[in-house]
Amino acid sequence: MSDSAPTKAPLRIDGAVLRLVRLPLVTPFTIATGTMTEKVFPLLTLRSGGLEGHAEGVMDPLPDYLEETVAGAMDLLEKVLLPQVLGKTYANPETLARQMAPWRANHMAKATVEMAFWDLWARSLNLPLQTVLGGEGDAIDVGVSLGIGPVAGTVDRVAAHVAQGYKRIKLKVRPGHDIGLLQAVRREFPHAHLTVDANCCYTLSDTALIRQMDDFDLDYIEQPLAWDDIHDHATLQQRIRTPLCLDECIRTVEHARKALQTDAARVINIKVGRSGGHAAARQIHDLSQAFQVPVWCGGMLESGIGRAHNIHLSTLPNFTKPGDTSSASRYFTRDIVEEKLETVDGRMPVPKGAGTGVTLDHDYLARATLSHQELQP
Ligand code: OSB
Ligand code: MG
Repeated sequence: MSDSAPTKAPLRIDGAVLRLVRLPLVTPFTIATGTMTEKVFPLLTLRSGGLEGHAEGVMDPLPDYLEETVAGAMDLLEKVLLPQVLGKTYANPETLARQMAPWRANHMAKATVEMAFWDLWARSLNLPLQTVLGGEGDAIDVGVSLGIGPVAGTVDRVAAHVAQGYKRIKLKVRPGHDIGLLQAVRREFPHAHLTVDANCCYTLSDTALIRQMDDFDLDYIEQPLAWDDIHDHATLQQRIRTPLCLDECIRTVEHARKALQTDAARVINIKVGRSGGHAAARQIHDLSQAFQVPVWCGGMLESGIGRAHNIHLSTLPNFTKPGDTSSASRYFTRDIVEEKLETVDGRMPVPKGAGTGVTLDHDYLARATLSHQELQP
C-alpha cells in the first residue's frame, strides 16, 4: 500500500510532553479479567513549530488485557521511542510508523506516538483527521459495552441504554455469568442487537457451553478464547453458528490476515490504540473489507483524546457495525478535553475542526496529571 499523500512541508518533531494521567471512573468496570475503578494512561503531545498533536496509550496498569503495561510503556516511550523520533522530520505518518516497526510488539506504545503524529499532521494540513484517513460523514453509530454485575441490575442498564438509542448492547461474560444472563436479557429485549465479550475466559473445552449461545441470536461472540490463539478460534468457528469477532488476537495486520484466511473471525473489533496506530488500523480495515468481513471500533475507556481518534477512524466505510465509542459522561464526570463527546440517539457526532478536533482542558488536565516531563531532541 502506498503512503498517505505527503504534507506540504515535512514535519520536524521539535519536542514532546509525556504525561501520566489519572481519571476516576463514574462506575467500576468489571470484565472477565478484573475490575477497573480508575483510568491511568500515558498522554503524549508531539510539537512541531507552533502546532501540537495528542494521543493516549490504551495499555492498562497490569498486563491483564494484553501484555503491555502503563509502566512499561512510559519507560519505552521515554527511553526508546521518543528519543528515536525527536528532532526527526517526517513527510507522513507511515514513515514514522516504519521507523518504529523493527522493535518487537509494543503495539500500544508505538500507537501512542503514531496517533499523536497523525493528529499533528492533519492539523498541519488544516484537515480533519477523518479526511486524511479517508473517512467521511458527520456521525457514527455506537453501542455500549456493559461490565459484569448482578443480572437484575444489568437488565435495568440494558433498558436504560436501549432507551437512549444505543444501537447494540455488548454484555461482558465469564464462566457462571453467561447463559443465565443471556436468558434474562433476551427475555426482556427479544429484538435488540446483542453481543457478548468474554475477554479470553473460555477454552475449547467449553465448546458445549459456547454452542448454547447460538440460541440467543447474537450478532457475534467477541474473543471467547486465548488472547494469542487464532488457531483455536478457527476451530471453534467450525463448531458454532454465531459469528466470532476477534479483539485481543488482532494486534497487527498479519494477525488479521491469518484470522481472515482461516475463518477465525467473521467480524473484527479494530482498536487503533492496540494495533500500532491509524496506518495499521486502516490496513486491517481494508483487508477485512476485501474478505467481506465487517469491522467496528472498540474502546479502552479512553479519555476524550483517544475517544476522538476512535471516532474519526470509525468514519471509514467498512466500519458497518456500531462501535464501543459511547458518551464520555458514561465514564468520567469531567473529561480532559473541552468538547463534550456525547451521543444523540445512538450516534456520536464527529468533532469538527483540524486533526481530532478536540482541545485539552488544561485546568482539569493539570489536576488529573500524576507526572509530566518535557522531552527535547
Ligand atoms: O474487551 O473491548 C474490550 C474495556 C477495557 C478493556 C477491554 C475491553 C473494554 C470494553 C469497553 O469493552 C469499551 C469501552 O467502552 O471503551
Ligand atoms: Mg473486547
